Amino acid sequence: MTGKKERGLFELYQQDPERADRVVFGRVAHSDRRGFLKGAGLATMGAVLGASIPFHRNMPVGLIPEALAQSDESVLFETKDGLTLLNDRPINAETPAHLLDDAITPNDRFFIRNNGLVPQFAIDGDAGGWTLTVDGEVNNPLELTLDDLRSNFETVSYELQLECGGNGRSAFNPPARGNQWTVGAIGNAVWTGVRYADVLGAAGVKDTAVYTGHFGLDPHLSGDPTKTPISRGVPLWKAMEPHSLIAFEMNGEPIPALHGFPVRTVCAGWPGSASQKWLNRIQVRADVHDGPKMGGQSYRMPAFPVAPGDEVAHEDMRIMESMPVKSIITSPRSESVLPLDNRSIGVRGHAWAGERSVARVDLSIDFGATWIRADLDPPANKYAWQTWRQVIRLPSQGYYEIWSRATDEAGTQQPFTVGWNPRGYGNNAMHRVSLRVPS
Ligand SMILES: Nc1nc2c(c(=O)[nH]1)N[C@H]1C(S)=C(S)[C@@H](COP(=O)(O)O)O[C@H]1N2
Ligand SMILES: [Mo]
Repeated sequence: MTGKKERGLFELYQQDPERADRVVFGRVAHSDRRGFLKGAGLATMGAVLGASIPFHRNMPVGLIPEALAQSDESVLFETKDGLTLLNDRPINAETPAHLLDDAITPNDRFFIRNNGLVPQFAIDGDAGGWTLTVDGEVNNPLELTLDDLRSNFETVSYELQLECGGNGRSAFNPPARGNQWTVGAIGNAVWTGVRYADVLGAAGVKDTAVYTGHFGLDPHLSGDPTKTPISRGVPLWKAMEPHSLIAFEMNGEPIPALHGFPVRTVCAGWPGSASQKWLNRIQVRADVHDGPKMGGQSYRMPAFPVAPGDEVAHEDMRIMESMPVKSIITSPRSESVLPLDNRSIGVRGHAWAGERSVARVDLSIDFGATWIRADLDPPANKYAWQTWRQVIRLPSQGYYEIWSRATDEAGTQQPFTVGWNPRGYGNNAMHRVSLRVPS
């Protein structure tokens, strides 16, 4: 055999039993099972495959049977904790509401929204060849390494929430094309990096600049190197906002491969697509960016309300900017059961409102007839989600729904149901969880 030696399963079990378990079982095994194949033989491999291997004598030493081999991307996904996979090519996965209970969403519970493939250098964690180009309407075009970013600019950290523009899409009728997100395409992480404004400052933005274009290194699904899966941008004022970051850490770690290693923009409070992963170029522009998924119906909403199913002409569509006010109940989890003799329950969750802050959160257990105000924390900083809590007592046995309704600082409330739009964006309907008290 010539070329690269295959790293076989038995060898992998010897060196890295946890990773080997991920390869075989698709997740990290329970500790009692961890690495149980270590030193195991052909019979065990056959048992895992569910069949014996008649031609095993022909198998190269250490070969991983194809039935057990997984792509690097799916191995990455298996490091995630309890996410619901909506699509595996490209990988799209959301977080069940009850796993969003933490004030800061851990990396292994952060939703994934990819339009293309994860670049191989990111999977390998190798930022050696990476640079960021800043060009276009600037006086001094820049080419920065990771070290340049770290040493030439002030490093800042903020808690910033990121929500996919299509979060809640599954609730639209007629169905809108795209990933059928329920409520879990949202997370709130601590992002560390440099201010977008500082980098633009170093590049010297010209008076003609009005918009940015973000470019990333993720390969197109087709494999065609001339195609780009997604390239969006923001108005210059949003890039210059002091919380907009060119980030290189997520919750104190290098940004994981799935989330844009080594560097992404974070333009919080806007559709997640404004936060370009695997960023390698910022083009400062004299006009609105025209990259893939900037036009047509992508991340655009009708300029006026439309009837469900209506065709909307492209010239009547507007680019989504701030995401709307929204809340999520993270505890109790839906379909919980409460004992009849202890019908009090602590209810918790988070709320956010794009460019605005959340002024109040109210809960209802009687389908919106009456409301109970929750205790609401201030945000850690602008664009962080806000945590709320309240203890609720259910009056009797029966079926209940808890509804949560956030109100932003301008008085805008979450609606019960939201107007239809062609691609199913911006669904900020109230969150509902069900509870039962058996007799
Ligand atoms: N390069 C690149 N950046 C991207 C995307 C992508 O597919 N490629 N997806 C965008 C979308 S639509 C969203 S919602 C967020 C999701 O970020 P996350 O996967 O870290 O949660 O990344 C954005 N940035
Ligand atoms: Mo998104």
